[in-house]
Amino acid sequence: MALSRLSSSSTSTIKSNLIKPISTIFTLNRSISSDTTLSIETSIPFTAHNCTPPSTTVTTTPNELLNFFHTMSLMRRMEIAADSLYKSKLIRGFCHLYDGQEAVAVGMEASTTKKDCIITAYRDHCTFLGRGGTLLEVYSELMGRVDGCSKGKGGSMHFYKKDSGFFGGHGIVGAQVPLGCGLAFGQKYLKNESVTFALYGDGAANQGQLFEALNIAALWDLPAILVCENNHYGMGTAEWRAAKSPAYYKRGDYVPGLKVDGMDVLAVKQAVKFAKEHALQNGPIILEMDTYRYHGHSMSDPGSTYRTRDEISGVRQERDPIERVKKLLLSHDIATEKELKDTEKEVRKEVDEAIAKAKESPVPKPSDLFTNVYVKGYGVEAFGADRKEVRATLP
Ligand SMILES: Cc1ncc(C[n+]2csc(CCOP(=O)(O)OP(=O)(O)O)c2C)c(N)n1
Ligand SMILES: [Mg+2]
Repeated sequence: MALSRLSSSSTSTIKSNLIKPISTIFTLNRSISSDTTLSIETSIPFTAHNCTPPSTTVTTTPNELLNFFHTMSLMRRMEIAADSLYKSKLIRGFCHLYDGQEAVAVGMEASTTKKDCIITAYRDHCTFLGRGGTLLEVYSELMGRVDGCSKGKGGSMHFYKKDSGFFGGHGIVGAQVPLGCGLAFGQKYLKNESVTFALYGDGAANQGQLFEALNIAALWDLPAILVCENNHYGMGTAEWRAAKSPAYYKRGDYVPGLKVDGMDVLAVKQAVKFAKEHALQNGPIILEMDTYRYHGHSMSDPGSTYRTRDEISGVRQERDPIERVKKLLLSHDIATEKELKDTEKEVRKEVDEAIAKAKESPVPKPSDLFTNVYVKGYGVEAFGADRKEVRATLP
């Protein structure tokens, strides 16, 4: 493992800048320690609306960079394996993959605690994993098995992990944003010094309910951070076809915003730290993460009819979030090519083992269809069309 190569003595600060050619930027340091402070420039500056942007110099450590590499590689592999399981009909129904966007989920976790809440749309597998969910829970849920995070009854769009502040997994575009502002209201009311991140896409950004929720959040200074994951497409519609102004970070008007390179995990980490401090003191802020999804919108979309293959491969070559961290690890001499390849092999093994275990998990019992539908004690009675005859009482 790469970490075993690190000495524990060095505490120096190393400066670098990825915009310059790599060979001229980094000082190779074979005796680098796992907790050495590294100062790294973000890929591009932040663009701010109604606020002063944070510094483009981000501090990190070799340990953190190795963790970023491992977690993002795990997420990438997890999604690619889900694609295969879907094609072999072990996963049914809806399934939206997140590969390409990993830096958003991982960078966000680097600047939050589990007291902070996250709520997102249906592209939720990696956000769940970032919050501490396990691969077994992921694959069991995807295949409709009882060991899934929603007991196999939610599927791809309804991942959930309340014990670490993850409130789903929502299929109705945009609906999670007012719910997220409600979570932020609870946090402010309880004075627990935490914030809520409500994630939504560029397509969802055009919805009315977003602005209604943001108005109330701003009026009441709620610690709500609206994170627009701008992957530039809403299903097969390019952002420019759907939005008069695709500057989503400015859409809050009186609410400040920041545009962030969502393919740069360190930029995401920095922006999220900044937004959290802002939200706790002043109320809501919008973060627009400029990102990209490699897969189509969902499994029924090959993803190549409304964009060119060159566009996809161009992003992979120029902006891939895992490759960016890999370059940092290599150029800082934190890990070798071989060690990173070994990590990728370990990740494949972890994923394969989880899939094998998930396949052994049973499907829910038919009677489970009627549980977890309503909060205990609030069951409902179903009437006929005439509203007189009670036809069924649900638990
Ligand atoms: C209220 C509502 N309208 C339409 C849909 C169908 N729909 C599902 S995803 C989607 C596109 C959303 O795109 P975006 O917000 O950019 O998110 P992304 O899929 O790119 O992550 C649409 C229109 C829906 N689920 N809910
Ligand atoms: Mg989108």
